Amino acid sequence: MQLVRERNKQKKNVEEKLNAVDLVTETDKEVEKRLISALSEKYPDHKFIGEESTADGIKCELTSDPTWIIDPIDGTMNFVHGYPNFCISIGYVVDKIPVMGVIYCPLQDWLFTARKGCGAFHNGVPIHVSHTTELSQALINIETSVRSSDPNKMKVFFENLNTLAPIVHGIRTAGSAVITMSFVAMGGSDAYFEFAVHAWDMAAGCVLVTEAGGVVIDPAGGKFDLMSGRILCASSQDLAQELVKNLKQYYGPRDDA
Ligand code: 2AM
Ligand code: CA
Ligand code: CA
Ligand code: CA
Repeated sequence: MQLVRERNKQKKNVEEKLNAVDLVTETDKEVEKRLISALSEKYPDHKFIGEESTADGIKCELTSDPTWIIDPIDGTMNFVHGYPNFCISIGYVVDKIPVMGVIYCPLQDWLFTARKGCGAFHNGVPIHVSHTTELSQALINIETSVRSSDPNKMKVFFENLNTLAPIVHGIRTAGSAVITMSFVAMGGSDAYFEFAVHAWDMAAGCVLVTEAGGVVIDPAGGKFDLMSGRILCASSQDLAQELVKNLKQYYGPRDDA
């Protein structure tokens, strides 16, 4: 979107939400408003869940109705600093099942698209997860958003870092959950896990990873639940299960809870 590219060059109007690293800009709010306005005109019966509408007090409740789940800017901290990893993420969910994902990285002009049963694409070209099946051969991604009212969140993060760093090929952090899932889908990263994110961080990415041939499960090994805030994406079932075995779990509150 042109708007986000233009705004990236300008001084940003930044507000703090729950804490000093939980940021929102007027661009996040404007993108979300524009997307909801355009989509609701086309689909007046559909429902919407958006990060910034939820922050403004609109209920985040998933029903069986067709629902668009929107993260207007994923990677707001990156956007605020001009670090180029941020994207717009739109997931479409029917009967509580994510069926379509559209992700756009404005600076890179990367468009990721996926529809259930129809494959995953990067700028129109089919993408596939990597062939990695062992943790010892894996490049994995983590995110570092561990500042929380619950000190245990940071403790678990460092325990997992301690366990994984000596055994994997490498660890990367992108600063955007959605871009990270896109990397897993296109084979650049082999796995990624989160314990306390939101539906808008996962709705589009989980379709992309699955359609690219990857595995999307709960980090404890169970079935993925979009509203749980928990996700483990991997290039293969073997790699996913090896990661599950090595992970210390975190079940603490999300910071909005
Ligand atoms: P956002 O930019 O839409 O807020 C950054 O590490 C990644 O984690 C981004 O995808 C960011 O989404 C998300 N994020 C931001 N705050 C978080 C928090 N407190 N817990 C978990 N994820 C968070
Ligand atoms: Ca945010
Ligand atoms: Ca997000
Ligand atoms: Ca966001």
